[in-house]
Amino acid sequence: AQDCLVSNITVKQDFDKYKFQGTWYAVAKKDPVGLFLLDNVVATYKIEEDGTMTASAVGRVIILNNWEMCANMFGTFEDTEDPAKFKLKYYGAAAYLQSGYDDHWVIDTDYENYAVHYACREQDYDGTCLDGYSFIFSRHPEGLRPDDQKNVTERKQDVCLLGKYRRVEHTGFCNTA
Ligand code: DAO
Repeated sequence: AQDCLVSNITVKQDFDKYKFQGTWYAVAKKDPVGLFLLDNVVATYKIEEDGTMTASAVGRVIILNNWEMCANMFGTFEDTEDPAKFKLKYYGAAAYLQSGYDDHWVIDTDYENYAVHYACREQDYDGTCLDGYSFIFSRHPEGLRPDDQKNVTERKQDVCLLGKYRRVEHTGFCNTA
């Protein structure tokens, strides 16, 4: 949306949560105020038997006084009237990890290579986003395919966050099993 109004941001048409299932590697992120997940962020989406979408995610975080750890996070998605717009209730495996209730919009995805996520936590008086975050996800741990970069750049512009992203590194910090 050129005017940057949250209400004018368009999301993936006919979003298919079943096709969205599986593992996504965060390759870039625009942080919210009080950022939490730093890097090595990997999210796994799943549809439960009752049709509810859930996700588990890992990521490197720094809690309290510079204590670095790998956070295990869990989320449950509430459907809304738009299939690409969810409410995400999330919490950590440990009580000292962040929990919350955020929007979770899928701006764009081809299901097989890339996805652009967006969440606005707080709108300004004029309807623009005051505090939000966004993940660029790839199905490939090495990053986005060159073919998907143009699309992703356009979508970053659509959510008015072009130039606000940082790269999310994957160093193996949260690799398990
Ligand atoms: O990193 O600053 C931040 C905000 C992220 C909070 C959301 C983490 C919970 C993840 C659940 C799975 C969906 C990606």
